[in-house]
Amino acid sequence: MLTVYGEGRVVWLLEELGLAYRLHPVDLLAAELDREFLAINPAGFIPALQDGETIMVESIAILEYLLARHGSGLLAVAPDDPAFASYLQFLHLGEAGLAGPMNAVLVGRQLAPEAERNARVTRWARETFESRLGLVIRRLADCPYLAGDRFTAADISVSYALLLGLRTGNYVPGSTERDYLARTTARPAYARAMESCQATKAWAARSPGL
Ligand SMILES: N[C@@H](CCC(=O)N[C@@H](CS)C(=O)NCC(=O)O)C(=O)O
Repeated sequence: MLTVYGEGRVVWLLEELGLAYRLHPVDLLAAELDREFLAINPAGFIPALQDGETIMVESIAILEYLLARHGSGLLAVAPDDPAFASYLQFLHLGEAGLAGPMNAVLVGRQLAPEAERNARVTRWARETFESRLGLVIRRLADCPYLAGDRFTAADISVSYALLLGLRTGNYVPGSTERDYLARTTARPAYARAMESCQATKAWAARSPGL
C-alpha cells in the first residue's frame, strides 16, 4: 500500500496513474505533534512517501520513483524519445527553479518577522522564479505541454509551482500560463486529487482564480 504524507503533486500523479493510496494530511504548523509523520520523515517536511519498506522524501524524486516503479510508461517520456530532455528539464525545473524559490518568496514576504521581510534574498528568489518562468512561457509558445503534444509528469511539476505562486498571491499568471493551467487543471485526475486534498481545495477556494 502506498501512503502519501502531505497534499499536492504526489497525489495528483497517483490519481493520474490510477493507483490506490492512503493520504495522511500533514498540518505543518503542528507537525511536531504528528508522530506517524515524523517517524517517516524526521526532517518534518512534505511530501513523503511510504511504499512497503521504502520511504522517500523530495517531491520530484518521488514522482520519478512512482513513474518508474508503478507507472507502466504513463506520463513519463522514455530516454530514446526526442522529448526526453525537455521532459526531464521541466520536471525538475518545476521544483528547483519555480516551487523552491516560490517557497522562499512566501517565507520572505509573508511568514518572516516584519523586520526581516523583503530582504535581498527574497528578491533574488522572486527573480529566479521569474527567469525560469520565462523558459516555461517560451516552451508553451511552441507546444501545449512541456514535453510536446502530450501531458506528462513535467506538467504536474510546473503546474503545481505556478498554482503555489498564484495561491500565495506572489505571482499573477499571464495569458499563456492561464491557458496552460486551464488545460492541466481541467483533467479529471486533478479534480479527483482536489477532492482527496481537502485543505488544498479549501485554500484554492479562498485564492485568486485563473
Ligand atoms: N525540495 C522539497 C521541498 C519541500 C518543501 O519545501 N515542502 C514544504 C511545504 S511545500 C515544507 O514541508 N515546509 C516545511 C519545512 O520545510 O519544514 C521537495 O520538493 O519535496
